[in-house]
Amino acid sequence: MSQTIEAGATARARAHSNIALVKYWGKNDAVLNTPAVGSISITLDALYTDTRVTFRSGLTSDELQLNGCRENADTVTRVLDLVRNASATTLFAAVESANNFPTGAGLASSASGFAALALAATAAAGLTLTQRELSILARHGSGSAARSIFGGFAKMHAGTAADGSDSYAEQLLAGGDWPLTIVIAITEHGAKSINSTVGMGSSAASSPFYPAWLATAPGDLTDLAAAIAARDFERLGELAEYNCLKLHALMLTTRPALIYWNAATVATMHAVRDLRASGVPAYFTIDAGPQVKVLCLPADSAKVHAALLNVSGVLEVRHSALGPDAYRLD
Ligand code: 2P0
Repeated sequence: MSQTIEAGATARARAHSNIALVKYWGKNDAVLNTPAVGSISITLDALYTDTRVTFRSGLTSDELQLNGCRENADTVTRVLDLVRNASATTLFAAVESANNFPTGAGLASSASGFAALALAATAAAGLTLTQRELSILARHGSGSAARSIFGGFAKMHAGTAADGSDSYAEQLLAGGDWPLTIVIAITEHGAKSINSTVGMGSSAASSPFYPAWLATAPGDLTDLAAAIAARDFERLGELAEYNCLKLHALMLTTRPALIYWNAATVATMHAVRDLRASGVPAYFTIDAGPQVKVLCLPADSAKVHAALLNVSGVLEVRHSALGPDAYRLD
C-alpha cells in the first residue's frame, strides 16, 4: 500500500467515544499496545472527536493542537509513524483535534481521539484501509480506540499473534439494531490524576486480583455477547455493572490504590440501584474517572435523567444514543 504523500495533503474525520461494558484493563504487549483481555463496548452518538491531519513540509516533528492548545505529540507520532511507513514519506503532520466533551476525565477521549486520528491520517495519506486495519492502527494510539472505529456494539479481541495482527475490534450490532440510551452523570470537569496506561500497568504489577481479572474476562465476554445477541437488556445491564465493579475492585487493590470515584460517583451508584428497586431497569458503569454512565431503555431516559440530576454533587447530566462508525468529514 505504498503511496507518496504530497505536502499539504489533509483530511478530517470524526469518531465517537465508546464505553466498555466488559472492560479492558491490562496489556499483553506495551509496544504493540495489545490488551491482555478482550472487551465489548457501545459507541456513543453524543460524544465525539473531530480531527484534521495535514502533512506539511518544514515541520521537524509532528505537532498536536488539542482543543486549541499545543500538546505533546508523542502518542500521535506512534500512529503517524505507521502511516508514514505505509506511505513511504518522511513528512511530519500537524494534527488539530477537538472534543465536544471533557477531555481525560473518564469519558474515553483517547478512544474517539485515536480513532479519528487513524482515519484522518490514512485518508490524508491517500491510503484506503479496511475497518479492521483502521482498528489495528487506532489500537497503537490507545487500546479503547480500536473499538471506536465501529458504531453500535463492538467487540475487541485481545489476540495472540506476536505481531498484534489479530488484536482488533469488530462490530457485533449496529446502533439502530438495538436502541439504548446512556445517561451520563458528570461529577467532575477536571482531568483525572492517573492516566489509564499507567494505572493498568500498576494493577498488573501489584494487585493480587489481577490473575482473577484475566481468568474471568473470557466468561464475561461470552455472557455479554449472548445477552446482546438475545437483546436481553437486564442481563446486559447486570453483566455490565458486575464487570465494572470487578474492574474497580482491581483498581482499589492496586498499590498505590486507584480510586477514581468521588462522593457523587458513589451517590449516583446508589441512586441507580434505588431506581432499579423502584422498577426502572437502569444499570451503571464507570471507567477510569468519576463519571457514571447509566444504561437504560429509551422510554425510561427521562426518569433516569431526573434521578441523576437529583444526586448531590452531580454537575451535569448528558444523554446519548448509540453512535455510528468513524467517518470522514470532508
Ligand atoms: C475500557 N478503559 O475498556 C477501559 C475501562 C478505562 C477503563 O480502555 O493504554 O486509554 O491508551 O491503551 O484505551 C482506557 O484505556 O488505554 C480504557 P491505553 P486506554 O474502556
